[in-house]
Amino acid sequence: MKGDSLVIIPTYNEKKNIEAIIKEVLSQGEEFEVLIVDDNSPDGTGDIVREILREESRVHLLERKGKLGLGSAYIIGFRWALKRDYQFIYEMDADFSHDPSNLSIIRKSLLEEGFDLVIGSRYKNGVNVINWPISRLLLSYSANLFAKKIIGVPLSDLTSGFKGFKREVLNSLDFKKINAEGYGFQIEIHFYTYWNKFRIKEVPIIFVERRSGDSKMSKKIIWEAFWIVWKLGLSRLFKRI
Ligand SMILES: Nc1nc2c(ncn2[C@@H]2O[C@H](COP(=O)(O)OP(=O)(O)O)[C@@H](O)[C@H]2O)c(=O)[nH]1
Ligand SMILES: [Mg+2]
Repeated sequence: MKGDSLVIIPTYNEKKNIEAIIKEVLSQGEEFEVLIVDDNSPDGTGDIVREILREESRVHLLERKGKLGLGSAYIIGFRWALKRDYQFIYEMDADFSHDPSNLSIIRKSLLEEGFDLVIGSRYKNGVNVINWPISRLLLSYSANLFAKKIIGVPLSDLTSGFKGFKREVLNSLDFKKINAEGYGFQIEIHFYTYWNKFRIKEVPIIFVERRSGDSKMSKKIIWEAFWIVWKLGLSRLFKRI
């Protein structure tokens, strides 16, 4: 149905990607709208989006005062979406690591196969990551194995940032409990969705490292994810006891 899908894209300094990524998402079909959550990017990403808004009613923009992190950007996007009629809500990066043509595949699984959360997985059929140094790949892959063991959620890509939710899943989440800003945020979302017994599917995607702009990954984000995994693992253990 027209406009049933909202793709949320958080941005920080994405001026080289923003126009093209919006265009690609919109070209996936009339079902899709876009919400950009920009943290007052110094490179003027927000200004470019404001220009696009004037012509394109399927594009929306939320702006925050400064760089506050990806997790809380998604949460304000989710709240915005839930106040409106969108049935399917997606997370996607601005840097073309996630191929917009997968959006229709994800939507189809939500709409026709009865899944509540459909995750684009880099590790579903082997390893599908292009242009990452081996050190980053090893870190991501081993972090996923570790997280899976500790939190008891049998997904191959717990840190994936490309996915689609039915609105019911987001409605069920207690956003006050979700505090991480980086990969830990994705782990928390997957943890609560899985243990709330929603139906989850992983579809294989090919993740391509960005060609333009810079990654915002940092040591802080890695440590945050590490502690989140222990926190969630322990909370599960105590609930069982
Ligand atoms: N609004 C907002 N977006 C962010 C922030 N940090 C990263 N992003 C966006 O989140 C997406 C993924 O970030 P990226 O740096 O590519 O992370 P990586 O793919 O893990 O290296 C991109 O669209 C970024 O512009 C942030 O603090 N605020
Ligand atoms: Mg990236």
